[in-house]
Amino acid sequence: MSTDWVQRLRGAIEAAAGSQTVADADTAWRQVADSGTVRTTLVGPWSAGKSSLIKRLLVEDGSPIPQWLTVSASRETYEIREAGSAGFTYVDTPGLGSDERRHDLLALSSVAATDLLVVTVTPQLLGTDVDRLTALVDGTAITPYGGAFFPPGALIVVIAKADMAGVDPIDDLDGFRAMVDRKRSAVVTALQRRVRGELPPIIAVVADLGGQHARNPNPSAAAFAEGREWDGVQALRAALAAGDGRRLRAAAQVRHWARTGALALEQATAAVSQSQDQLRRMEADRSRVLVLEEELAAVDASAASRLRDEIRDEMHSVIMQGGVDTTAQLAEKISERLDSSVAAWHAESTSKLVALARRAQIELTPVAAGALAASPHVEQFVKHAAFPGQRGADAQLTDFVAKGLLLADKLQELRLGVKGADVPHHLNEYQALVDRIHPDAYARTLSLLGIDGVLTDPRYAQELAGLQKHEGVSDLITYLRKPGGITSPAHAEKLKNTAHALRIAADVAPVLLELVHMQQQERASQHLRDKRAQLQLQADGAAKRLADQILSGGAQNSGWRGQVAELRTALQAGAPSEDDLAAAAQRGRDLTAARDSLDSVLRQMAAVTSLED
Ligand SMILES: Nc1nc2c(ncn2[C@@H]2O[C@H](COP(=O)(O)OP(=O)(O)OP(=O)(O)O)[C@@H](O)[C@H]2O)c(=O)[nH]1
Ligand SMILES: [Mg+2]
Repeated sequence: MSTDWVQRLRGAIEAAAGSQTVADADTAWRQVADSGTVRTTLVGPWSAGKSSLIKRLLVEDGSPIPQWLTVSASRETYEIREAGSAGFTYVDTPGLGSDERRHDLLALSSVAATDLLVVTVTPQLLGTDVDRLTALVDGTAITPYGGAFFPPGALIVVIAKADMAGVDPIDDLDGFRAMVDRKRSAVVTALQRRVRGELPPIIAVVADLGGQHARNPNPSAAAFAEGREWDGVQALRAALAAGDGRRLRAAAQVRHWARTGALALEQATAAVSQSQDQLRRMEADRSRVLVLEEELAAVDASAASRLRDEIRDEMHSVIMQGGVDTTAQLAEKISERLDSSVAAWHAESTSKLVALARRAQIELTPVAAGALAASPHVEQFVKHAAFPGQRGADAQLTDFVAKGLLLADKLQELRLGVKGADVPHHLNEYQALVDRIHPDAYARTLSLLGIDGVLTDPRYAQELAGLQKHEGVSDLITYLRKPGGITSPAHAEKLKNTAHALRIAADVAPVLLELVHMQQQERASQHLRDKRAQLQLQADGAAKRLADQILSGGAQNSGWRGQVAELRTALQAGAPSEDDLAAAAQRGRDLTAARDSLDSVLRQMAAVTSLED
């Protein structure tokens, strides 16, 4: 049943290409369905005489000829135009086989949604004419698998300009008729070689003998009286009128939906292969990220063990040098040496993280938004197949690299500018000032004071003055301006971190001092050696604690571990999760299933002998 086919096609198209495609096809169909006339479309090569034929049919019907309906020896019709006449709507199309592909497509899109299709061929019967006719008769012009899309009567072949076949009907009518028969047989033979079943009627027509009325915008019917017996126009009109309107309309509807289905199939096939590509990229990204994560873990582990060794070595070398008498002196000395060596370690390790982040940027495929070129509906489908968790890993990695580079730089030139022993005092003073300021005002002060040179730059004077109206801000700024102390909130933050280190160093200082003293003894006894080894163990334990402290970076998690975690997050954002992958694979399967079921409807259409009720 034709309505069954339409329903099946609609459902399959909706599943494969989305509801918008169905809505668009509905709108297009309604334009045909809403008119009460028999839609009759003429297609054929350019200059075949299509416009002249429509003009002639209008003259025969006694209908007015629209102004656009012009005829000439060169290519003339560039768009699809309609002319109504005596229950018919004649649709004129641009000539096929022109070098401008757009015209071909325009004309082809109209061959489906029409009640009657008149295919004009020239008496020369070119190879392309035969190909096109074959494709229409076997239905492969409508869908890739073909089918009986034109029931008997819906397709009419016209050998146009038959007077150009070689014999002039005025000079030799019998010769002309014989020639026309040969031409018709040639078309039949050519078609029979290619298609099985009933062939469409083939009518030779002379719409305008010698093209003599081409320039007359309004010729009278009488002007064509001379050829009435042999020009084939009446035979054509009879063939046009013979069709059962309802049957033709039902077949046109099936054809329209089959054509829509064929286009949707093309798009869905493209979408399936896009989604397969996408899935492959996602899988590749996922395994790349797993490798990068392993490398990150290795960088992390080696940085941590290097830091522990470094701290232990620094402690050892302070002990070896000797020359210190008090625990305070020793703590100070160790903390000074650690400041610079830890900064160097941090800078070096950070640059390893940056290098890893850069590699990830290169290796992980950024999702190219514009790469999905198919129709907007298909694009929507494929977009859903893309993993939804993508939050711009590339942006995160870029961010990480920029921050990491800055951090590495800053650490390289880290200078505390405050004596280690004075740090607690300075911090207390600073904290007391901060405590007086309202948290909101402090947050703003903090971000402003974070800008380099803000206290001396006149551009910030007004904003600073504004902030100074708040309780305590003015005192804080005055304090920060004083040389020799804390110079900025960032500076205070750094000092807080070193204060931890200092505390541990102060902790272990008595042990170390004793080690120093033992070092100074000229001959160590066995007892002393044992004691020394024991103390050494304690010192190593302190070195490890200190390293862990630096690695974890205090309460804000701003240290090494924080950096590693940040990079890991950025890497993971670059990789689809197992869930994303599974969802994309499922969507790919859904899309493939939808495409396959549309494909199968179109194949079934090709397999039946009639698509009619
Ligand atoms: N001898 C002869 N010439 C014809 C006949 N019909 C049309 N022509 C001429 O053929 C040329 C092309 O005619 P058109 O009607 O413009 O052909 P068309 O197929 O509409 O061409 P395009 O719009 O360019 O695709 C014109 O010079 C016409 O005068 C005919 O029956 N016999
Ligand atoms: Mg034309």
